[in-house]
Amino acid sequence: WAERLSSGTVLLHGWACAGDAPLCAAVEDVLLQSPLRGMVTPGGQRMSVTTASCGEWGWVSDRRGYRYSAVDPDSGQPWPAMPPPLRELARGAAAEAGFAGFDPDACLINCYLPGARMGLHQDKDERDFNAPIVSVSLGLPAVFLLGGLRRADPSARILLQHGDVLVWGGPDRMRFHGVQPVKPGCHALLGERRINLTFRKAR
Ligand code: MD5
Ligand code: FE
Repeated sequence: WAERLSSGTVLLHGWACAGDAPLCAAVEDVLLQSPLRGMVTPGGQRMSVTTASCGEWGWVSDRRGYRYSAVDPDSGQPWPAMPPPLRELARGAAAEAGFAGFDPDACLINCYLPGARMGLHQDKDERDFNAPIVSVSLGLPAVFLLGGLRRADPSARILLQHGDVLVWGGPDRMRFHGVQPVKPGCHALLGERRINLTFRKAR
């Protein structure tokens, strides 16, 4: 069911559960071509989440900062294409949330092993903040922190389970957000991992 969390945020509970096996298989296939890697923050710290990309643009990070790149800096090659089932899932979820016509050009794949977390941050490397972001949670559950437009604003805790899809747009696109450390567990399809797909209009 669709739960409106605020004016621009919709949580589609279990939206990706039907067809989750081929979806996870498509993700595993991308990861064979674009391996997960530990990004380095501009401060020199390695993130506990590992990241890969598919689509026209991939998100990369190093001591020079964060940016979108058309080329995988590790392989020197373009990123793997976005598998059509992933693109269709993102387009359908965006339309359901009121963002018909969303056409993502980047899909980030974040992998959380037990203990991995993501600190509070804003996503502001994309060119067009009017386009929504679609986030698909797969595998182990996690507690998502949904903050406000200022870092010091209080955060709501939202449990994200396998198959849940969140769509952020409009005024909520720039909220601070993060993920609490993932608890140990084993998921039938993905094992001891949480995988999050985020679909974006990067450029
Ligand atoms: C995750 N990933 O669960 C999250 C899901 C990231 C990231 O945060 O940057 O890779 S995406 C959550 C998100 C994206 C854009 C806006 C907002 C949340 N928001 O305004 O709350 O791995
Ligand atoms: Fe983010």
